[in-house]
Amino acid sequence: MPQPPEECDDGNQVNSDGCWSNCREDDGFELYGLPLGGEVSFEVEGTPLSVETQDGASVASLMLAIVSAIQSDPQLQALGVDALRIGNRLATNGQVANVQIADPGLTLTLPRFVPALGPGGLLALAAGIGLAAGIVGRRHSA
Ligand SMILES: [Ca+2]
Repeated sequence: MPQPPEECDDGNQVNSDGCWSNCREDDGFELYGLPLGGEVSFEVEGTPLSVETQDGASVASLMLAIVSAIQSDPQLQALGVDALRIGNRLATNGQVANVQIADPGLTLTLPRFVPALGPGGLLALAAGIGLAAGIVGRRHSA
């Protein structure tokens, strides 16, 4: 059972499983895409941080830079804030807010399927639905 100021207590010392060893809940964000150059900025426990993104670098290496920005901040160190990278996701026991992506190659959420298809893709999708409806219709009438 969590006892204040604990936020959670899962009875283990494993970090980033929802509850950290210092009884703080997980927070973070995940990035998608390929960096083209720019900046990712965010706040951890109210401390503003920003990391430059490099054209051609992987999201994984960008995430490592974000983790290291958190770990090397003296204010966050004093608060016992730690961070780690899981794939393209940042996991931290600090509270994350105000995530801003200033890189045209990156998004915070997965790109939506339909807009990514473009107009030609939409036509193909519509034709596919029509074809599927036709098959269902024929099956129905048989
Ligand atoms: Ca845990």
